Amino acid sequence: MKMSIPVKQVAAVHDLSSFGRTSLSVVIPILSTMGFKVCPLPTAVLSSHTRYQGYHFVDLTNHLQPIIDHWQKLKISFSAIYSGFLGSHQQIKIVQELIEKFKNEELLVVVDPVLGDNGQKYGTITGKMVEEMRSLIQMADLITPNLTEASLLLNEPYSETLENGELKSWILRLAEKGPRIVVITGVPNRESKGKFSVVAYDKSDSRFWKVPVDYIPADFPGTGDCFTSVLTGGLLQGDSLPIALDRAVHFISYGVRATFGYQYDQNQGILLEKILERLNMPIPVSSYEIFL
Ligand code: PXL
Repeated sequence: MKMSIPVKQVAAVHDLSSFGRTSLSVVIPILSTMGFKVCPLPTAVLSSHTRYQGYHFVDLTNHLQPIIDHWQKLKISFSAIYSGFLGSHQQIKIVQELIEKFKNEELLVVVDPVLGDNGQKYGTITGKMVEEMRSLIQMADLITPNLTEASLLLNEPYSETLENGELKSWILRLAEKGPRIVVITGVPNRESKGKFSVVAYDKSDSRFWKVPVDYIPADFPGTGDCFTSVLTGGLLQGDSLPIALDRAVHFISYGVRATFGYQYDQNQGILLEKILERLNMPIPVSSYEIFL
């Protein structure tokens, strides 16, 4: 008798940063709260994320393959493979093989090409990793670069003042590389100053979506990981793309607001513990638009 899996499983390929609420520290609680079982494949262990000075970094490249081999022996199957921050350029080939090996009809492959933010690469990211990431996104169903990562993937200069037409052409060029859904986060809004948007495109129906959000002058690490986790969870729950985007954007926005009023070290990220339960509430607002 084939055993059914009562809870969908997600292979989560990210680092474990012990301090600062990024990567697996937020991916696991978010997806668990949304009803999914997370099987972590830790790419590195860090004492904190890379925005703190002097972090200790343990590269787990040599341990990924034996973990994957064991998973194959256990005949595990996944509903999604979701990758984020990788520890070395060699890991990218290993993740590609993981996707090949665990491919099934329903598998959702999510690649968050974690490379940098605010126009800068993160401390451990090399040119070779950027290059290899360009090939990993070809295997994804969904990618979620921020503007910095989109510019690196396309080898374009970083710009916060793209015209709508240019932004669409960036998105289409990324979609041409393979992914069905391309989502770009943290796009400053040209029409209304003080607003940011998430802009998305689904190749299967050629529709562009946009979810605007008010800007708060704060910069919390890990919000990208929280965003892609909620988006992935929403899609796995059967949300349409714009509703999943809405849920993710408003969850992050709520998290920023729940945190911002405290006098607090922003490097510790949003106060996720205070807002996790909102993931199981109906969305309070829906503000998606068609992006023309
Ligand atoms: O949130 C992205 C991220 C993931 N992992 C590590 C990071 C960062 C961003 O700073 O440093 C280790």
